[in-house]
Amino acid sequence: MKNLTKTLAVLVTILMVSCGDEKKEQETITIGEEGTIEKIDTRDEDQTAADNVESGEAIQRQDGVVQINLTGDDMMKFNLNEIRVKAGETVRLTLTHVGQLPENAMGHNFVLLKQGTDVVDFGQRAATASGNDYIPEGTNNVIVHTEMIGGGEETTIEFTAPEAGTYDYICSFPGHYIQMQGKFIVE
Ligand SMILES: [Cu+2]
Repeated sequence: MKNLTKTLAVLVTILMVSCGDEKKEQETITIGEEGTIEKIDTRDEDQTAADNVESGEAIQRQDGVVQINLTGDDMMKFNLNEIRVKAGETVRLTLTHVGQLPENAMGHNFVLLKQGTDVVDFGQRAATASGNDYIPEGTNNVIVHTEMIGGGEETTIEFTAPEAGTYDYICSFPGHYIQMQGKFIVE
């Protein structure tokens, strides 16, 4: 009887353990599935949030001036990949470096390029222009650009939106144009 009890206890323990494992495994799978779904949802929400920022906070119109709040971070990313303005509109663009790395390691600027500019070619030429804020000396490809800034800094430029069309903008710090570029669309 004592042995039977012991055996039963062991059996129960095994059952509990296996049940526990099974449950754990099931839970893990469930979490995994939910996690995946949640991740997709989150991504959707992020996308929506990004769109809201794009049309809301990041681009604001007031008193005939369109304020663009562009940010660059330590991950070599701009917050905006597309900026839409109207031809002839006064554009005030504030570039904020929301990262912490210094200018010599993770400098960012905003360079608006003329139509027809080869972005790769320009980016490569800019990379050699360290003595000129990474703007190729004597270039005629630039419509307007900000100064180069480091983590925690911000800079603002004001200019008149050029004629209707699609323009490229980049950060001209060496290698950054590959990720840090977007379309400046003038309607
Ligand atoms: Cu940059």
